[in-house]
Amino acid sequence: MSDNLYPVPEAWARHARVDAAAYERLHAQSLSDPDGFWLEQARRLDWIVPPQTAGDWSFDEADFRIRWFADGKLNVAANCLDRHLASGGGETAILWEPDDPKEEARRITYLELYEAVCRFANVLKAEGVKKGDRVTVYMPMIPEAAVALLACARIGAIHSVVFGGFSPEALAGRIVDCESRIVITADEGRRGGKRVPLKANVDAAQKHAPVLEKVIVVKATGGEVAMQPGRDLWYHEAAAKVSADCPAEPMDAEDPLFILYTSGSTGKPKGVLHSSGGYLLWAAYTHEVVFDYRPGQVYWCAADIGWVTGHSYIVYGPLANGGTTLMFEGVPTWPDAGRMWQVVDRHQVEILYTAPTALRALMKEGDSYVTSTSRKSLKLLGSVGEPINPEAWRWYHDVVGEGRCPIVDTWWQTETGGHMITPLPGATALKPGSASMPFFGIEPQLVDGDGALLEGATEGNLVIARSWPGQMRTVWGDHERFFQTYFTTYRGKYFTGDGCRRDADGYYWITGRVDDVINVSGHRMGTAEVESALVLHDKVAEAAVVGMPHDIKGQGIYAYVTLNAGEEASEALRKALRDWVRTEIGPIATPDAIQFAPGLPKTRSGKIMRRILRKIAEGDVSSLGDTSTLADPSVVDDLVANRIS
Ligand code: 6R9
Repeated sequence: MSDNLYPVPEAWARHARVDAAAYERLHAQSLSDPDGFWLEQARRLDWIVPPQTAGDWSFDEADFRIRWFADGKLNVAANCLDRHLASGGGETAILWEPDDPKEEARRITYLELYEAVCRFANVLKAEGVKKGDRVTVYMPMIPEAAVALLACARIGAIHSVVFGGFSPEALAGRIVDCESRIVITADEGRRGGKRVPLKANVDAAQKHAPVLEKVIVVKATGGEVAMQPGRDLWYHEAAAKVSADCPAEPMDAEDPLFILYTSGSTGKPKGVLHSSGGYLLWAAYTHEVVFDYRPGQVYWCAADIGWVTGHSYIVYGPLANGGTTLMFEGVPTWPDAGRMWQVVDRHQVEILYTAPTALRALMKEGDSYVTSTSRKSLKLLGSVGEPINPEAWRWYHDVVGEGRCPIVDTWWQTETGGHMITPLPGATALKPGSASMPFFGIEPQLVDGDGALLEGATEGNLVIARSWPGQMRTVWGDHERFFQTYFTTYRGKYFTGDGCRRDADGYYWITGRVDDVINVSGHRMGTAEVESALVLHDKVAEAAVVGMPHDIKGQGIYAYVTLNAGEEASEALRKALRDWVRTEIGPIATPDAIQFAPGLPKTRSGKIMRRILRKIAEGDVSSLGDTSTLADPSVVDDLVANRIS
């Protein structure tokens, strides 16, 4: 279908770092001579001790290990800051756009960022933080969030960022899991004109996190907060007492850089752990090649720092490359649905990277918000977080980019550290909705349910057959769970949890999760996590949660709830349960639909048949499949009759 193929624009083929021929050559080389390829690439970083070895790994149980550049030493913050000072200390590192467009933007040079990071690092040291300690970061989208991460990296502390939209309970769980005795937060955050009580949430979290000893508070809004003497300190007061000079700690390439909690198919979020050397190389290299980034260009990744996209593509990738990274405090729809395009014009953004859910939300407000802006600065568009539906893709391409800008639809995961399957703008003809081709060093495979390799044009489960530098190294505190989760479903291979189709041209099309993870507005949510929150409510006996199609969010959350004997279903209780989940986890986990169900479809061994629940939630009740193995097939009729549409 040629009208569905968007060829590489000629200028891109000529000027981009990687054209189609180079892609073929480099990808082949990255697989045939991985050590040579990656040792060469490693030279893009500034090493204290350059590595002599590249990958050292095995996905087999007997000698399971993942190591990259293990004999090299470096410091991540020095790579993001110090090495740019001589030639580009005056260049803009962070361009900060505040929530309220009437306020002034902030421009922070590399030299200023360097000094701020050194100071913050010295404050952490003064509070007793040492190499290997965990530091929880619960911050709004202000430059100090990036400063905090880099300050941790500078002294070798491991940061664990918790999204500012998570509740005190969710925050507490993450603090306890990684035994973090210190939290960096702000008085309040701001989003779309509203205030988020971050410091108050930390106070509430401490009740469930006795390990917490110190809270460093950045004054962001000036809002009233209670400070507990001995535990809480204002950042600006502490910073005034320390020097702006802090040597960077030499780190082994394999030393941990950060933990980031993500949802899986079991109840408890996993602490995904990333390394220093391999991770930074992956973030920097993909950022440069996939966005064809050149220093001087204004680049905007419109994610939150609380997600992996913010880590790799707001902070580490762009700063390692000496780039200008735009950080946006606000939301795409406030004060109106034209905000993103106004920001693009105001800062002359050349590269924009956002999520399909934001595009769908803006698309429904009509084209005039877009067309009333110039957007002439835009050269390249990116998409991440979930499969992009072809309709949103075309709107992004035709209306936002006026047909001028290629779209890189980047498939990757918290676990992968950076892009895995993605077009390269100068190399890959685009197909709307396809993440297209593997990045260098990536060997994707499709397997059937038994693990048999599927060849040619086909559909199956997506696995990655070999390690890559940006791969996560372990689940914090539970190495066994790391192995079990990712390497036992299909022996010897990394299982992504995604389904995928490969077409006759070898393009990959991600079809969505095949496990019990749902993707709500590009954010991963474990169904078991929402279920655990629901059953904590004293009126709930049992809950089963599945995804349902949602116009804007991609997937919404559909919960089936069985009440305790004697409890009455009511609208008030439905609302109470929604609020309950909001406070237990956070607004992103709020169920879109709650169906009260006297019984759930279970097999005779007591397993809930989610396949049936998914079909009912999707409204696809004519093809429920075989229900004969159910202990009580009649529950299905009740579920169908009372489904929420
Ligand atoms: C980076 C990020 C990972 C899951 C992943 C997949 C989905 C992400 C996608 C995509 C299709 C894309 N996903 N990007 N699906 N096309 N371009 O989102 O990480 O939050 O860990 O989510 O998101 O299902 O498995 P994370």
